[in-house]
Amino acid sequence: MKIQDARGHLREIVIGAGALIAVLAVYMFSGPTVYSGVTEVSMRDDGFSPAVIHVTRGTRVRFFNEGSFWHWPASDPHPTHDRYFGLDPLRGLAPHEAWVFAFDVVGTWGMHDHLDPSLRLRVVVVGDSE
Ligand SMILES: [Cu+2]
Repeated sequence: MKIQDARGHLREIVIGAGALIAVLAVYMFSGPTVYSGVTEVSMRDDGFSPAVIHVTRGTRVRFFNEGSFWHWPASDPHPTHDRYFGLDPLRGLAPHEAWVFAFDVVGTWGMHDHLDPSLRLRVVVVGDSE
């Protein structure tokens, strides 16, 4: 192999590595998708989808029971549901039933399925300017 060829390969490798690092940096530093207005969380028999959601203050989240069992979205802690007052439909939702809640308080809110508290959701509410 000539020295000229070796330099050419080295240059390609350096450019390739640089491109890879740039793509990773964009991926790592781009924040999560933040929803506004109305958005939906599915309640499935194996858990919430998505399991973490970011919304702006005032966003209405529609909890839709997509499963074949009843589900009950509620604020932590179980069973009192009083960390975020009102974040509780006060009853389970039948399959295909929905319940809408407007998140007006900035913060990170843990939620669970009251009928199966191992199923968890985290709602991150950010201010309008964030
Ligand atoms: Cu509960």
